[in-house]
Amino acid sequence: LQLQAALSVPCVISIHKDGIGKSNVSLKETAVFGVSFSDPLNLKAEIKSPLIRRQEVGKRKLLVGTVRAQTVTTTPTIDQAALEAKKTLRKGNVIITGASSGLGLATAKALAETGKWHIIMACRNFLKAERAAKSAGIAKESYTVMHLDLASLDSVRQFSENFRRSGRPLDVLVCNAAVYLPTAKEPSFTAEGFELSVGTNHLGHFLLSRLLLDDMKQSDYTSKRVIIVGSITGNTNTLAGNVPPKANLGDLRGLAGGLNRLNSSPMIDGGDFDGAKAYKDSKVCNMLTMQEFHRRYHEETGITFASLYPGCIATTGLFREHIPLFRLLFPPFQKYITKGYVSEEEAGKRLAQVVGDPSLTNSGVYWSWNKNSASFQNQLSKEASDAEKARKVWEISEKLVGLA
Ligand code: NDP
Ligand code: PMR
Repeated sequence: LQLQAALSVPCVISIHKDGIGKSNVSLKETAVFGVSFSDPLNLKAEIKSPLIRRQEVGKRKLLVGTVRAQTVTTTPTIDQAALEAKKTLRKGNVIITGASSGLGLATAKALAETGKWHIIMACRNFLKAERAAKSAGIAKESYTVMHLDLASLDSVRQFSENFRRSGRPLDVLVCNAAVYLPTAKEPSFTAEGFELSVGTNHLGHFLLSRLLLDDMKQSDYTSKRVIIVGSITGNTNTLAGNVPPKANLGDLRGLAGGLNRLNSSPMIDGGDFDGAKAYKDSKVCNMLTMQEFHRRYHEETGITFASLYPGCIATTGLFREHIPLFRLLFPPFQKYITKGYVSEEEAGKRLAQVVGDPSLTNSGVYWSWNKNSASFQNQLSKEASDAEKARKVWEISEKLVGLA
């Protein structure tokens, strides 16, 4: 077991550290989208990561009964064989927020099709979610719809209580829901008065994942995970992340002021309202939150905390508030020019991998996929990997949602 752990963990660290200081804007773009810049460094990183993963999987196959190296290192007192046996007796339970459309729905479908998961679709529109599940052909016994409006912290608390009362163990939480308001001239606000994009995408998920952490601790599942959907557009070490307005949390003065314009500003950095920037800022918070969860809870709980960029799913409802011309041109632009486009189905498979693939257990990481659809651990921007900022965002956020 120790050999297995020793072989696995340093691989993770070496991949991660490898890219630090080497990447820059053009390098990253080539790595993710295969745009035709020449890029030996990133190519190396891309090829290297899947290879290492394959080796790890190979080693697991040889060491029968030692399937989860990471769990072994972090929770040594648990009997792995007994856990494995239990896991085969029941389905995994996964909560997916915003599973009523787009990526969330496609992920629910992909997971349901494996027959290994029960999906709790945590949605603000119950009927829409039911209809979506039916029309996607998700088998009735594979899912439960539960009401959750992330733009209301009362609703988040209510959802957590309802889930607990259902008596289901919680094995994986996927924070997927989001709103994007690029054309809004004025900010909108959540029930508690936070700017709607950061309030929903970040603060709602922050409270939800904090409240559900105890439930996850109690689960006996072998590979427990909290996954959040980040994005390339929040990462300023990429070309996409350099399209204005750029993400920038500044010194967090707006967040500390409650994002409500009464004390300071509806924007995290204290600036004037900009819906597109608010969305990108919220994604930076999402990616920082998973790293801070990792630092605070991974060792103690064995839970995997990760974020991902699934590719540009240019056809989803995320762009519903954008002007019609954008919605018309965006999919072909991403398909033929940037080559960053992925279908909802493909993106759903990617997120489903991060939920359940036994080789994607690394915690504190950010997953992306290369042009051959192979997963690799990508480098976050300087701001999105700033540990000090992550701690500050965490501390301010826990005050705003009433946890501190
Ligand atoms: P969709 O709009 O299709 O899905 C968003 C989901 O979030 C919907 O189900 C929506 O519910 C739900 N939602 C919105 N507000 C709330 C709320 N207050 N409470 C509960 N649920 C809510 O967009 P995508 O599938 O594209 O987005 C999914 C994730 O992927 C997001 O986190 C997004 O940031 C991320 N992402 C998307 C990319 C893309 O290219 N599309 C690229 C990178 C990341 P309803 O159906 O009721 O509207
Ligand atoms: Mg982007 C080079 C690659 C690339 C990729 C992968 C994306 C993804 N975008 C890229 C490039 C560009 N975009 C370029 C060069 C431009 C200027 C023409 C551009 C523009 C653009 C706009 C106006 N892109 C956008 C928008 C949006 O409104 C989307 C957005 O920022 O939402 C926050 C968006 C996106 N581009 C992406 C992705 C994944 C998005 C949307 C969603 C997201 O980040 O979650």
